[in-house]
Amino acid sequence: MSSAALSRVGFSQAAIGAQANMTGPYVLPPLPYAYDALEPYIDAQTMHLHHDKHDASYVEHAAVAGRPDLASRTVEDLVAHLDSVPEQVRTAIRIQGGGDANHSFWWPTLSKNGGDAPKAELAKDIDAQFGGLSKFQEQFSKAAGSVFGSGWAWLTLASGGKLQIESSANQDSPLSNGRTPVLGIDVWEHAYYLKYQNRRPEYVAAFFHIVNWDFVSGQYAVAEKLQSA
Ligand code: MN3
Repeated sequence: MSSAALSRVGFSQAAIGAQANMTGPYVLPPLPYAYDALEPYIDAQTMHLHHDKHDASYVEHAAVAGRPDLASRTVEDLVAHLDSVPEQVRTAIRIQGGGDANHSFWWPTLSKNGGDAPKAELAKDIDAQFGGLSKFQEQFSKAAGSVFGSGWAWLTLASGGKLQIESSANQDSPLSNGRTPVLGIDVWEHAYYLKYQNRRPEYVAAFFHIVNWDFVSGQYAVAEKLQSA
């Protein structure tokens, strides 16, 4: 995967619309919708805390780790090439920068008008590789339910065009393993505990009502381009 392709503009921000202040790797992007937009599936209080406190903290601490020699690179690029990051700040970039990258990726994949079905190439490839949307959802939900402790479940694209379901611990990003996220779900308790408490499967089921498949299907075209670069 080429470094140049992993710009915020090209990767996570393109489809949110032009938000002029997002020029550096260490800026918290605003939510692309209202805090209560995802009700009743994700409550407004959770969104306030999750975006304004948790995500803000990742961005802030990634900034602490940031140095002038790294500031010209996007956080996605740093996370995708951890070997190129100086050892003194590598862990901070991995855990805080990873949190920044994962959440920036995630917010725009949700929408109150979501929950329908994948489109275009993504629909075809999910059918071909998982045997249909419901089978995909079943496997993805299983992966989300199986994360022990804090982490994420992902649909990712590997080189060669293979879609796969995987999970990651803490804020590790699939980018660090050369794969491009297509869809993800944050299963840290901060993402759902106020409303769902210990009932993570209910949160995962609710998630599928708010997946912005239009956006995700558009991102898939970007992912395909990155993986063939
Ligand atoms: Mn989170």
